[in-house]
Amino acid sequence: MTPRCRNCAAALDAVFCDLGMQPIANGLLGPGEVDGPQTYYPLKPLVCRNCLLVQLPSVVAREESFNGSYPYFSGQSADWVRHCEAFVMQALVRFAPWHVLELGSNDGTLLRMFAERGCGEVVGVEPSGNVAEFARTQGVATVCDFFGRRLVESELWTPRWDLIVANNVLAHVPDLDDFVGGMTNALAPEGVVTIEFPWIANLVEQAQWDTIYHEHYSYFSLLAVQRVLGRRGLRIFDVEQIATHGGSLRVYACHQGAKQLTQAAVAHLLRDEGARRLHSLDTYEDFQAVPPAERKVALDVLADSPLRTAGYGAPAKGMTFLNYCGLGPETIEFLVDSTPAKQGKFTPGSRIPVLAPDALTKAIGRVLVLPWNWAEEIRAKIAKDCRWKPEILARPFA
Ligand code: JHZ
Repeated sequence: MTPRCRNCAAALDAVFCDLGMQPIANGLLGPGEVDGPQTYYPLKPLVCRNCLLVQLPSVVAREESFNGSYPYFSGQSADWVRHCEAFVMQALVRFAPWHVLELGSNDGTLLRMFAERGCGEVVGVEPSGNVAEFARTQGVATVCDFFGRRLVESELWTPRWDLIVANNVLAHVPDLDDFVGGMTNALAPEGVVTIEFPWIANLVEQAQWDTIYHEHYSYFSLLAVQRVLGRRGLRIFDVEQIATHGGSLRVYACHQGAKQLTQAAVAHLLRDEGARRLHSLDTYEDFQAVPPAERKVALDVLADSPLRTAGYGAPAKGMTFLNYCGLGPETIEFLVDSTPAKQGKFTPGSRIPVLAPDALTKAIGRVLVLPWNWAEEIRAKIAKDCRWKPEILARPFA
């Protein structure tokens, strides 16, 4: 059956790229599972000819990724924590919200800052049980569920939320209608929604194909996100470019008829996207050639080296990279990651052990930084903690 666009329901048949069959990126294996079977799913995003939304058909149910053992805790990066602090200060000054709701609130890193600065009602929604539980231990009120219209009804949320924060969550939503419809229903008449997402301009222009994995159902341009929100009652009134996750956009939206004036930045960025040919189907179809070309370069750099190599970080994007390149423990002996939930596990598919960062005291000649988006922070840590002074690599390799 031909899949349908999750924004506009047009038939989907144009390919963005094909990363083969891959396991779920955050499905790290325990020691008892490492020799057992693993399920692989096609990782082949398509692009809608009608609305240009790049998307993965929903072959993996959201419950398979977001469950009681989700290993990503956003507070592990000091740069991310600083990013949240800056955002919270800016949002407080600009919108002075009293009721703040965060969707995909993860470990509560961001919400705790709103609560500490005196907002009246601060609530998170996080479907992964272990992460939601951690957030509660940090004093952040967290509803453990998937957000959507049903949740808004069952929680009896009147349209009272002054600020709804959806940072790095819209991409994780298979049913955009239900999710955005829920935001529209919960938002106060003059409330503001902020949404951050990796900007597809960078994915296309900087070959960030490793950010494609089953958790990410959609990959947005400003035009695509404007169409998604617009069909469901929300108007984008401002946009900013931000540096996180390889270059993202933060959009500000309100009800269609709300008083917020639409800022010139919106038209300006749409024009910029047009000039980058992001409003043309060809740009997306041409991307198919990029991952095989980068894989070739990566293998030339990484394989057959006399240097013992380890990896820094076990991010989801690293799993796509390793599995697409076919790299395993014969090339990368181990990874280190500061997240306790990842340590002692093995990477899905590539089956490389994940250890605590102090394992890098071993005589390692080379370190591959898999979360290239935090390369500066990690380079500084390696320089400080690792007395062997290894060679440090991060993509792009060319
Ligand atoms: P990081 C995340 O993707 C998660 P991932 C998610 N899927 C999403 O949508 C995108 O972001 C946008 C470790 N680390 O942030 C922590 C250290 O060990 O690139 C993490 O495991 N030491 C929701 O998973 C990983 O690296 C450090 O000093 O690709 C970073 O993962 C630092 C800085 C990180 O996200």
